[in-house]
Amino acid sequence: MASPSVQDLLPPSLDSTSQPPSLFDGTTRLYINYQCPYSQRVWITRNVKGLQDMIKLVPIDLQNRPDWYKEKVYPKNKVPSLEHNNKVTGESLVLVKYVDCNFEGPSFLPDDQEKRKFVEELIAYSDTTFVPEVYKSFAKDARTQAGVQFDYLEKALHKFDDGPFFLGQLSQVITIFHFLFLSDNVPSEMVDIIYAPFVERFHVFMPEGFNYDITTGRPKLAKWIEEMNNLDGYKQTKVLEQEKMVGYYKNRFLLKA
Ligand SMILES: N[C@@H](CCC(=O)N[C@@H](CS)C(=O)NCC(=O)O)C(=O)O
Repeated sequence: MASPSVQDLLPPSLDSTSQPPSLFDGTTRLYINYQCPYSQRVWITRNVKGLQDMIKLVPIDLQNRPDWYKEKVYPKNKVPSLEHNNKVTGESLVLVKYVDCNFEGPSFLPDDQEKRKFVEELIAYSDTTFVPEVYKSFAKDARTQAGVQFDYLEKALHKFDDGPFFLGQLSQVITIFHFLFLSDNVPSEMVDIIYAPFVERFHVFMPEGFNYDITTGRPKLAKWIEEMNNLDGYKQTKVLEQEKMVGYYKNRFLLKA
C-alpha cells in the first residue's frame, strides 16, 4: 500500500488517436477525466486509501473520446468507471463505496448507527438534490436557490460539532492509519469526499458568475473547505484550471440561460 501522501505522476489523457490499454489483463484501472467532479470523487477515495499502486489512473479526453472506451470498456460512455476483476463498474457513488469495501485500507463508513444513517442521507442528498438544485439555480435566482443548498451543508456540519468534517472528528481507525504513515494530513470520510469536488467548483464559480461567496455567513462551510484543502489525497486531484472551469460554467449555464 502506498502512503496517502504519495505524489502521483499524472498520465496524459487518452483520445481518439490513442490505443486502448490491454484490457482485462488483471490490472485495475480507474477511467476518469481530469475535469470531471464525479471522477474526482473516486480518485480522491483511491488516494486517501493509499491505493495508488493498486488502481491505475486512465484519464480520457471527453471532447475527443476514443471509440474503444464505449465499445470495449464502458458502454454508457461516461466517466468514472472502474475495471476490476474482469468487469467494469460505473457511477461515482457506487464506485466510492466499491473502492472502500473491496480494497485494503481503513473503511470510510462509520460503525456507529446514528452516524451511518446521517452519512447515507447526505450521500443520497448529494446527487438527488444538492448538485442538481445548485446547477438549476444558475439559470434562475442563484443566490437564493443555491443558498438553500449551502445552508443545508452548513447545518449538516453542525451536527457533529467536535471537528471540521461532516462527522466531526475523523474515525480513530483512519487517524491511526495516517499516523502510521507519518502523514500530517488525515483524510476525510466518505461523505466529505463526495461533496468536495462540487463545493470546490461552486466556491470558485459563484463569486465570478453571481458575485456570491458561498462561505459568507457560513463559518462551518468555510472551515470545512479550508481543512479539506489541506488533505494530500484531495490536493493531488485539484488539477482543474480555475479560469477554464469558470469559462466552461459561464458558457454552459449563463450564456444559455
Ligand atoms: N451519475 C454519474 C455521472 C457521470 C458523468 O456525468 N460524467 C460526465 C463527465 S463529468 C461524463 O462522462 N460525460 C460524458 C457524457 O455524458 O457523454 C456518476 O455519478 O458517475
